[in-house]
Amino acid sequence: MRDTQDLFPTRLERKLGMFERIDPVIHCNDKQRTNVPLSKDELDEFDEKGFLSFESFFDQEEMQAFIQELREYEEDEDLKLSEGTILEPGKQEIRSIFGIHQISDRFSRLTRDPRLLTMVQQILCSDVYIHQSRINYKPGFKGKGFDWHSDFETWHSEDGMPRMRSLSCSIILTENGEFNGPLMLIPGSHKYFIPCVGRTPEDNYKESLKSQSIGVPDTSSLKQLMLKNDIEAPKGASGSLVMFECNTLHGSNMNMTCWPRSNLFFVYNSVDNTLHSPYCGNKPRPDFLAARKDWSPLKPKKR
Ligand code: 6CS
Ligand code: FE
Repeated sequence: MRDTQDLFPTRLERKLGMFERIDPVIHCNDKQRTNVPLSKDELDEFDEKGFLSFESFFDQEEMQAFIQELREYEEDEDLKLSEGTILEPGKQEIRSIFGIHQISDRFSRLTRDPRLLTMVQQILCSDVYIHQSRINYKPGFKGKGFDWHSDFETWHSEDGMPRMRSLSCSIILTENGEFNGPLMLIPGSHKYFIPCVGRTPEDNYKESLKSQSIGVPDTSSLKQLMLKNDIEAPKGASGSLVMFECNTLHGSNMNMTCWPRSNLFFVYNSVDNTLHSPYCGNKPRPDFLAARKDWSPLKPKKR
């Protein structure tokens, strides 16, 4: 029987101070390995900062087909009605489409691109599966921001993810510039767990995916970590990649420009870290948010 002890209490009635991370960041202990995609310096940087960014990881030509598909979804009225599609608060513009790898063969194949999969397997030191995928559109003028948060805090509390052995690959679809709400991360924040105050309402995701109020760290903890390591906002053209650890604090501002800031997110979880019942005590979230039906290991696709 697997250990289901809750090592990361959160969504509490009273504030509990942040505490140091229990899990390793790099799950394989031999950083000297050869013929692996990430160098020792890159592993050290991911270990220390909790993220790595790669300019033009995919070339812009191969991104064209993904961007074309993105535009088609924006015109698809049926897709806008599906439960996995989240609209901007009070608007008709798409904020996010969840489960994108389940509705698109092209995006599904990209989850198994060896350029991504081998890096992820190296860091998590195991086979992996997709816990969640999404496109965050952040349309021009209408795209609202995302409050500071740790994804793991949500995935632990609301999806029953036991340990910190998961990471996100965020692929830039439309240029992330200085002003259109690029992803912001707090370096080193993944080394601490910040328990959050406030019980999780049933079906919280129906609100939190539009505007998160539960599971947002307190400002004194945020201030402490910002003063310690500042904030970074990797910019880049379509095809650039930000790979960030499940517990790295991140957020983004609203988009006040005419240029959309659309990013694709694949969340890889170790097959040794599959979900328990949600630690917050609520019923499990839908499969388009937290995979429970298929935990089979992803096999790299032939390029
Ligand atoms: O609830 C979730 O799973 C989503 N919420 C945020 C703010 N980031 C991770 C994920 O997309
Ligand atoms: Fe997030």
